[in-house]
Amino acid sequence: MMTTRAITTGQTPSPEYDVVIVGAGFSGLYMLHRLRGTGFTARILERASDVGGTWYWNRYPGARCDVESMQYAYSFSPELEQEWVWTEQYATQPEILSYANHVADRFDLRCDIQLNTDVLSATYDESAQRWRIETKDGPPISAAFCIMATGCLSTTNTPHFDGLGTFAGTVYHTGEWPHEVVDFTGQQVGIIGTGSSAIQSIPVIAEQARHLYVFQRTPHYTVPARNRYLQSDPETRHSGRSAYGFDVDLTIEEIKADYAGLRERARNMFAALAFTPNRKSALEVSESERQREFEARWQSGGVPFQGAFIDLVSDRQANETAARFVRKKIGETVHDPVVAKALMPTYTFGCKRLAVDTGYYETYNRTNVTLVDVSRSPIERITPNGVRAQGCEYPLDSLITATGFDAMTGTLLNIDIRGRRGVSLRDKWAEGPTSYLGLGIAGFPNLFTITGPGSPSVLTNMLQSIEQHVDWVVACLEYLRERDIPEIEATPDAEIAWVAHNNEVANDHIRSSCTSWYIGGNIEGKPRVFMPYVGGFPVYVEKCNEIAANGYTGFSFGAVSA
Ligand code: FAD
Ligand code: N01
Repeated sequence: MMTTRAITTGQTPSPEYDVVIVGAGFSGLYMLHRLRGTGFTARILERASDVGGTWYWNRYPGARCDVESMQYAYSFSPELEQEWVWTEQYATQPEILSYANHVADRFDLRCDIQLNTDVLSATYDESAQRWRIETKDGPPISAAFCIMATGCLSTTNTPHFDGLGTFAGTVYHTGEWPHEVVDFTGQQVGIIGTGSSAIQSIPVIAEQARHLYVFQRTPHYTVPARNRYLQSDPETRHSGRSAYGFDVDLTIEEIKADYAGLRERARNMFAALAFTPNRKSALEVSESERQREFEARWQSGGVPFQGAFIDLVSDRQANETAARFVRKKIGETVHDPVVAKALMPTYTFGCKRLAVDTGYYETYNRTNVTLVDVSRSPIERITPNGVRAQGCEYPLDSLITATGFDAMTGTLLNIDIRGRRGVSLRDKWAEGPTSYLGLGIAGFPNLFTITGPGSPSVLTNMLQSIEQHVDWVVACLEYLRERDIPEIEATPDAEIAWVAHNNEVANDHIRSSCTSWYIGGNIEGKPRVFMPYVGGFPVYVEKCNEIAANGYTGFSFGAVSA
């Protein structure tokens, strides 16, 4: 059993831990589990009223993962892998949330999770070599190590709209959805945004609403999910096959028989996701072969569409063949040619995160759905009655902002984090985030970020990235303790070199060729820096392992002058 003791800082009794973890999403839960049995005392501080992170907050209609559920699951416990039963190829938000709760219960994590606890600041006390963590309510907490498991997509973004506060109806953000059921039956509903969250929710809301107005600034590329039930069902004669992957047709039982093999294949893939990529160039094959390949993947469904050809992300001309194919599909699906044209993206395919949908384009054929193109003239204002755009007022009962997140840095910078000499992370990152491996930050000893900027994170199957980061951090903590080393910190030189390497791989990459949240382009005034590491999961893991094996090269064990 772990123990906690209260120490006194000034007048305030302060609980003291070896490790404080901020966040009880998949990162925080696994970090706490891994620390069990190591002898480190640990506590999670979580602002929500329960565990689950992303899946606690994003309860909008249609929310589900776009990584197949058998892969969007922890791999650390073979027993957990075998006993948990996913019902659909792409799990719904309620099912993923119940999985997170199951993990918290099964591994008895709750006793070390402090819910409803908003962390406001974390300050490093150099003389004590400890972090002092202040929360909204309650005494400060002291920890030798502070782990930010605060998530990449956990601070919602609501852009400024004149008059938003005057709207007489209800405003919902997809990322802060109420816990009670929201019923849009009979309502006029507006939704701003056409990113992944909107693409998932629009078809579902359209089924309910009297009328749905979609305010679109930029069309998004999306491919059909072709979601399937994973359980055999004699009544519907559903076979339960086709559990994952393009051209792979397996049942849950078959996958479970070699789950380790699936994980291994995933870890060797660029995005830590197992599927079968085509090794050919889109430019080396005939037009008919190209169309056949795209069509097969379109029919099979999901993100393996991106693997149709090897050069879709590296060659503009190859990329355009995929873009043209998707535009052709939109043209064939959407009956009104004006609406179809407005839905066709013209930027590079895959630059913004590819969405995966169920009936998205088809929804625009419904008579109760109107696409309002605000690409040339922005939304004018929100009125008490609805949204004013294109010189018209669209009367609404409810307005949904599907306007995304202050991604990767927003949540960290909402916490007042101060390292050596009181330097704040907000100042240090004023020109954009800098880190070593997305794990450590020069000037901020004994602080680790799980899937921080500078790591592959959001470009991968996040469960794999989370496990890799947590395992690396825990091994590092054990290394320090074995050698009686109280402090570890990324060196400024290592950080500079890592940031330079990040920029080098990102500069020519298709992912950085448009405005997206990957480069902070969705937030006014945010520095334009490509934030995730785009060199691929296997290369990154090799680098992390090499650094650890060599005694944590690029980290110092004590103060280094900046
Ligand atoms: P989170 O789940 O974001 O958890 C962070 C936690 O930290 C939250 O509970 C938050 O409340 C807490 N926190 C933050 N700041 C504070 C503070 N100051 N004080 C206290 N607590 C704090 N990834 C995939 O790989 N595949 C998918 O299909 C996929 N689908 C997604 C769908 C949606 C709608 C979204 C938004 C993201 C999706 N992601 C997906 C990314 C997803 O965020 C990760 O997969 C994963 O859930 C992140 O887990 P985490 O624990 O790192 O962060
Ligand atoms: O957010 P987004 P999201 N006026 O930033 C528009 C993950 N995720 O919540 O493109 C009008 O992608 C904005 O327009 P534009 C996934 O990683 C995964 O949808 O900036 N419109 C855009 O259309 C994803 O990438 C799943 O021109 C405005 C939309 O709002 C990430 O979360 C599901 C506007 C925001 O799209 C974020 O997705 C959901 C304005 N002033 C989320 N401001 C899965 O399926 C913004 N917009 C797994």
